[in-house]
Amino acid sequence: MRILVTGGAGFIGANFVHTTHETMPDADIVVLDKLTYAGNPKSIEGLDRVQLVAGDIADADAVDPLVADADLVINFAAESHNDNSLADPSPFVRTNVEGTFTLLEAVRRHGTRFHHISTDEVYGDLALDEPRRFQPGDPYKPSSPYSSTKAASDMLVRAWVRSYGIEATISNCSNNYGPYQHIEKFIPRTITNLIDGVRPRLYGTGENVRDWIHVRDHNTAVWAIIDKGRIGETYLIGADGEKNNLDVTKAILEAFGRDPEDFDLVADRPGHDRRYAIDNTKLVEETGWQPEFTDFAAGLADTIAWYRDNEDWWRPAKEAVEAKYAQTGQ
Ligand code: NAD
Ligand code: TDX
Repeated sequence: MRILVTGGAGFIGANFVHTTHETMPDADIVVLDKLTYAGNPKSIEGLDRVQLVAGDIADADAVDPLVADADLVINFAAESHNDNSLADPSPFVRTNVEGTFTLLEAVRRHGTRFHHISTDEVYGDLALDEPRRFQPGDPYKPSSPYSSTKAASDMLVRAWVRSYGIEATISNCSNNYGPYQHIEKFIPRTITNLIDGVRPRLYGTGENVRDWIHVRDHNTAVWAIIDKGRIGETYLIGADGEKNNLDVTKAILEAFGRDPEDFDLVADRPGHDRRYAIDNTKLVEETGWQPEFTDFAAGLADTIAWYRDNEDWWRPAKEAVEAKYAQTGQ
């Protein structure tokens, strides 16, 4: 089997490449990645049967021959950070919307099976105290330039299934954590700040809730959908991991042996979504998938150990990331 993984040098894509390489010894994996600031070839180096092609998913000439040769395309490539999308939305439109369009046109030409990776943020947010969680059929109500471009990309996939009969599925996952996540994101930023002796920064009041899932569980769910999901369907991926940012920060501080109150409240994110929460019933009932990494404290401890052991991977990016946050008072 020949699998094209777009965005495979990023956080979730790189983890997907590693686990697929381990579990599918007959698979050849081609990674198409633009190697933006978020893509790191080191995340997937040294793997036989894995070929990295530097290129843009919005470049039809780069995409077409790779899709023509593939049995399956999984699209992880995206601009993925909300804060960056507020500062400059243009690459988000280009990659998330035009890039997905370009991939869809190629899979339409070649009749290739397509799986699109998306986010729960397309559904907007929930109140902190309402019992409801996101359902696959909920209306789209994105808040940020990032989530609006992901919503647009999902809509394109749905339309290409209906109008052109392409064989595609979509998954919308909640917040991931684990190794190889860029240090601009909340958990690795907090961990690497603490390694540097810097107090963690919490946006606003710290009450915003995210539904955390280990990246390996996200990726086993993606395979479950590819193997057992129904064409044209949307599946929500989540592992009942709701926690507010305050509690996550305190858990990381405690894992470092620090006072759990040793953090700073900083400027809030404009338009900051209050709460995400996933109802995974459809995924579980239709595919039998179950998460393995359900002990958040253990997953966090492993993730902290990974950042301690792999400083050469993240250190080159740290100064620039923090300089950017300093400009917005965060
Ligand atoms: P990431 O930013 O770590 O990685 C994105 C990768 O895509 C990078 O390697 C980057 O170089 C590459 N890329 C960017 N633009 C490209 C282009 N035009 N052509 C080819 N490659 C390009 O992101 P991530 O956190 O790994 O997210 C992967 C996917 O999962 C995204 O679609 C994101 O929306 C989705 N998602 C992420 C989370 C999360 O918590 N991180 C949760 C749900 C869904
Ligand atoms: O230093 C910080 N302090 C802080 O309080 C940072 C970087 C973030 N936060 C808050 C903002 C959010 O409420 O932590 C929460 C998580 O922030 P991010 O890591 O930026 O993630 P989020 O905006 O929730 O989006 C993530 O999950 C859904 C991914 O980045 C998206 O790609 C995915 O779609």
